[in-house]
Amino acid sequence: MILWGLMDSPFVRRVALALHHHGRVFEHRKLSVLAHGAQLREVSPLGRVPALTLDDGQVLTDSRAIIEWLDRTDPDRSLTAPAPHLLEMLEIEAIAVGLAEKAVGKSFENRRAAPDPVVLETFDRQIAEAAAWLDARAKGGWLVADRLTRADLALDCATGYVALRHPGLIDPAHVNLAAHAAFCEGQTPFPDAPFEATDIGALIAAAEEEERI
Ligand SMILES: N[C@@H](CCC(=O)N[C@@H](CS)C(=O)NCC(=O)O)C(=O)O
Repeated sequence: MILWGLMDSPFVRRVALALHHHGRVFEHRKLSVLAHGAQLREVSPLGRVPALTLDDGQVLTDSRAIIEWLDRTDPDRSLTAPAPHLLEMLEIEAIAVGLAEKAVGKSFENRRAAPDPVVLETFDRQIAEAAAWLDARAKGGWLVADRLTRADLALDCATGYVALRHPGLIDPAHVNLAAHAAFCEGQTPFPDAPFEATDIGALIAAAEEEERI
């Protein structure tokens, strides 16, 4: 099994954590969508990460699809909360994944020669409102069902990404988000797959240099 993508992606980290939780052995190829687009488009048509090449060569993309497949093929270790917690878990997971999407979108916008202030402002508002919504549901423990679920992976990876790439963007008054992150980072499997701050500019320069040679 091969996991594609850098460990500064909240979605790649979420999948890496799910793989660790399910005890799957995998090779990790840390390629960047910005520096290694052509290679990643050979893996999957959108060239997005995370992508997971299965042992039979099939390729799954999208963190939710990958985690669903992991859960269904190993139901005893499922990260999906059963009823009556399912709806709450899905609700929180969706808002946390959405927050991460907006935070990644802000990073991409900031890389443009002339970032659009209206787009950046929209991202900031969406992130702030999602963070407030999530803070009202978070605590220094598992979010639902008194155990690790997909919602915890989504929330910890989302807030961790914002702390890494947009420090200070989440209101420090959201103490429940901070408590949830501190709790998760002390639990299995979070320390097995930490965020890695990659210098994307240096990666792009190295990839361009390699192309020239
Ligand atoms: N909803 C997707 C989001 C994946 C995503 O946005 N990945 C980013 C990297 S962090 C990416 O590949 N962006 C390039 C693109 O979408 O073209 C998931 O959960 O996996």
